[in-house]
Amino acid sequence: MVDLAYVIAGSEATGGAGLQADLKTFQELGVYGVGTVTCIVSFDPANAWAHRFVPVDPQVIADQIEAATAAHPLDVVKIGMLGTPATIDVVAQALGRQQWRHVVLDPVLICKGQEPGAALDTDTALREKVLPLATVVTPNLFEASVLAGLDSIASEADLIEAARRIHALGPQYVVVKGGVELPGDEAIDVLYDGEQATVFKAAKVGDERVSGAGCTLAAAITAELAKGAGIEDAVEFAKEFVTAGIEGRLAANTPFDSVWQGAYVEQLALDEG
Ligand code: PXL
Repeated sequence: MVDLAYVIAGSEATGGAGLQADLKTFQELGVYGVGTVTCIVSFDPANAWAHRFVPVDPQVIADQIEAATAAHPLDVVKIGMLGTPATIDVVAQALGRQQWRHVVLDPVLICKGQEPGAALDTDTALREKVLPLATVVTPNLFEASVLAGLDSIASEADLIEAARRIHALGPQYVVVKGGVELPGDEAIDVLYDGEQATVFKAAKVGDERVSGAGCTLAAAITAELAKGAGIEDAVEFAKEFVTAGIEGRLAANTPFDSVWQGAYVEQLALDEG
């Protein structure tokens, strides 16, 4: 029988990030995806692709979670963009109603193009209510510096220190993503389990950010965990999957290209001739 993976996240209307990227990733990796929408993000093409954000009514989020969890035996969930303290409350309550094998939290504080100040009340609520429920948390550089209370993260050693500090907030595993903004030629990610830091490196693909990279990495970790992989294998594979997706990225009229989740399978088919 097919394995199932669940995602609670925001819709991103261009298809590049959010729930759309998550469900595409699940499908590519052979898991049956179930999704709950927390908010709707529609970038504004008439206003330099500025961020337009509409939260879904908390009761409607609760109804979706009720339907999804009643329909399927879900035990691995990815949490993406929540967006407001009210949404965080309703999702944290719903998560607390059952046991989960894994809760993968992508602690989305702001989207590309949004003002950092918008993140402060969401940061506090996320840290207090959702982080303690997470088994895996996948912050990018900005999220890691906020959660770890570090002014700057500029090296592999800083990534490890950030991971240590975030681990102390409750999650079992921390994956800090260096991305294109960490200085150097390599995209470096660190997995920390409370004792050991494992470092994953790949050559940077260009020096521009790509929409959906963080969502896709966390979704691929979620899919692999759903299929029974261990955390280290899940992170290693997810990095390969997202690197292929960045190499095969889709250009758009938006300021950032988008990850193409089909690229990994396309590359495999080519390699096999
Ligand atoms: O990439 C972070 C992200 C996650 N979720 C949604 C988004 C974005 C960024 O645009 O819109 C819904």
